[in-house]
Amino acid sequence: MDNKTLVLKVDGAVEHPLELTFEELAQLPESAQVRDVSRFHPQRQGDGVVLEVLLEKVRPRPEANYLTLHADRDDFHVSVPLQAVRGEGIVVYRVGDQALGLEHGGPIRFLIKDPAACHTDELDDCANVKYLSRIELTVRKSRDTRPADEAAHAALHKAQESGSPPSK
Ligand SMILES: Nc1nc2c(c(=O)[nH]1)N[C@H]1C(S)=C(S)[C@@H](COP(=O)(O)O)O[C@H]1N2
Ligand SMILES: [Mo]
Repeated sequence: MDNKTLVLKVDGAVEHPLELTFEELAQLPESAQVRDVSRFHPQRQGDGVVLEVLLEKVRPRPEANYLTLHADRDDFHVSVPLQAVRGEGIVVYRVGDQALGLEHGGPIRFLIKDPAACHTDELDDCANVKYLSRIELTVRKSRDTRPADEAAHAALHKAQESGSPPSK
């Protein structure tokens, strides 16, 4: 992947939609960068930028109430209240100088700083969207394909392990 390849769109109910490349993410100021996510998620690695900085750039319209995260790669979608996720979201985009690999959910992975256990809250582990391609600001709750209970969750993980597309 070229550093100038489009990796993430941020659009919807915003004043200034954005299409970001790896290079643009890497060039955001130091204050926007989150170095080494293993500091708060020991099993994960990489560097990211805070969601808030991307929101400042796109300027959500006053009527935007939800943040909807889309992963086109496996058709996985999550929709969470904007106010709750604002201060919690990190967009992970690299490990060292390299783009974040698919094995880590790259090239872009969404991470919540302090997620709840799966399906116990809006901001849960399931909202840590891998292969994030688009962040859409929406007025109402939008598409959300997170597994709703233990059974659906187990089925999703089983499908991922066997390499087949996840069930929805
Ligand atoms: N694109 C995509 N992101 C996803 C999922 C998925 O199936 N597809 N599963 C979610 C669920 S249910 C969980 S619990 C976490 C698991 O992340 P991990 O494999 O890094 O622990 O990823 C979330 N992100
Ligand atoms: Mo999950």
